[in-house]
Amino acid sequence: MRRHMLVGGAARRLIGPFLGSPEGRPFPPNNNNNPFERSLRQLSGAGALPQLTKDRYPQVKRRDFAELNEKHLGYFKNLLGENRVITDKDECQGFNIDWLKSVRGYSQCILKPKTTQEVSEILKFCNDNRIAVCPQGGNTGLVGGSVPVFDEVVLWTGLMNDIISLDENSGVLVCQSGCILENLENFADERDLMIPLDLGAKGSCHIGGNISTNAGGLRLLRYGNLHGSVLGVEAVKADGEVIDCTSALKKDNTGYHLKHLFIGSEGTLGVVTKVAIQCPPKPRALNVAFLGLESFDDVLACLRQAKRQLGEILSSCELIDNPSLDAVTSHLNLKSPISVYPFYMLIETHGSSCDHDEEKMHGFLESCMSDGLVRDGTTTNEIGKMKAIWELRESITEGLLHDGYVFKYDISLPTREFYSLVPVMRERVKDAVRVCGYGHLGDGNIHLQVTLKEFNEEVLRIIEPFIYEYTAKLRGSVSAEHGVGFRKPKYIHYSKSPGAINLMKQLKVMMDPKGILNPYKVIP
Ligand code: FAD
Ligand code: 2HG
Ligand code: ZN
Repeated sequence: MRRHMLVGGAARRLIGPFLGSPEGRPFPPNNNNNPFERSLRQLSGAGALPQLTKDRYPQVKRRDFAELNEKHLGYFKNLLGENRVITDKDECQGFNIDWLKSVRGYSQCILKPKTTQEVSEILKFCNDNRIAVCPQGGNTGLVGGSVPVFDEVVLWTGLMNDIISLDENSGVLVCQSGCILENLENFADERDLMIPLDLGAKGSCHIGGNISTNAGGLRLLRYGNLHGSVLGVEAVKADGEVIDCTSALKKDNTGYHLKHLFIGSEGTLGVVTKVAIQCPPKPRALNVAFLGLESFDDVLACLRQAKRQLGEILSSCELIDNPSLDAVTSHLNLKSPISVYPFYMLIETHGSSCDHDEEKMHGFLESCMSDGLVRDGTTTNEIGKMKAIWELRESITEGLLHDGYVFKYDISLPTREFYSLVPVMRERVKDAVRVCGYGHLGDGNIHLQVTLKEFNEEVLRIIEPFIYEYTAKLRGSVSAEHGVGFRKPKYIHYSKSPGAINLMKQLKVMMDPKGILNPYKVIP
């Protein structure tokens, strides 16, 4: 066994504020190196357009919504002004195609409101005139929920980007829903706070999109999910009524907790316009370890040790298998700091004392190595090195796209079974370019991916519904964090009881009786 741990040693110690330093932040990527921007650039290449959704999925029929006419456009232009109503075909294109280039609508109208009042008036008009609406934030969603299926009007929140207030005593930040997550992170950082959510799409995704998908991200293990950290939401119902649940209180049991209806409902119950979010203090000490392991049993033992020995400072525990890492080293030319192993673990701590945390991290690594669980690894608290390690993890989604077409699954399984589906799937899909798994081990959420040179319906039938049946047998979730969107409504019964699905349908009918909000999504 090789031991070349870079434990502390030359690593520079981090004291005091560090996230805002110009030389870099520990959480990549930044706007210039952002996968979304790169993917959009590829999109502009000839022949890169995905098939229209209506052609790829002919079984989904357009519902009886109005076709947009001059009178409708006139109303929108009068309300928002010419510049905030986009009808140019080329300009509309980017709003019609999802990040994965897996679905494509043909909306001819993109609306760009700036205020809650404008959102309210748009929705009231659409509801009265039976015009279907697709709410869109950063368009980084991975289940086809953020773009129109047919010709739904796109309501884009990108101009609703005001930060309204930050209470530095309570840490509660209030902002409009179109704020880009990374901008909020920078804003909080300058005030010694952090946003309790971080994900690879941070340079593009909006906080309203994050809330509408109940995004999980890389540190859910430590900071919990948005149902806990979002204290208040303002949303507009399909009929234009503004529902103000923007209480910024940690405790408020006055009746039903209605904000939760909008967290994770993927734009089907209302358009989120404002958010109050609890920001924890920025950690003073950070450590990241990148470890190589021989077997999944060793991975599980290492997870148990991490929880036991790192305790309250453990902020992330991610698993990457070798084919997943290969997607970023071979396609994106990123370098792994250690040699090749079947499994890698990325373990991070957030704490308040460098000495204390470093000591804990060393103790943990020493015991993992002496038990023979970890074969090789590196640990660091240098910003640049931590950033490079995180970049390996956060770039996998983008790296896989370079294989061609990606069938993407986002599954919760009992931890013991976390990786069991990957070898099974490898056996089933013999012609795949790659079958791999990575993700949030600490939360029991694996991202299983099957890549092909191009979309192939036969392969799709080999994977689905098998993968969902397998997950259901283990009482897992068929959508752990990305949501249901357009891709999965017909599979949610694998994870939700008939009674629960029925209640979802009743809520939808009550809140959006004409079904204008994000139709064809989420509800089976
Ligand atoms: P969009 O993609 O624009 O929309 C997503 C859904 O929310 C759609 O159904 C849309 O209609 C609805 N919506 C958007 N804004 C509003 C609004 N204001 N009101 C009502 N409905 C709205 N997800 C995770 O959970 N964890 C991760 O770690 C993660 N990592 C990612 C990494 C990469 C590289 C990429 C490309 C994606 C990743 N995602 C991840 C998925 C995606 O980024 C998240 O789902 C994100 O929260 C979507 O935000 P968005 O602003 O891009 O929303
Ligand atoms: C992540 O954890 C995201 O990196 C994206 O949730 C996962 O690409 C995926 O499937
Ligand atoms: Zn994820």
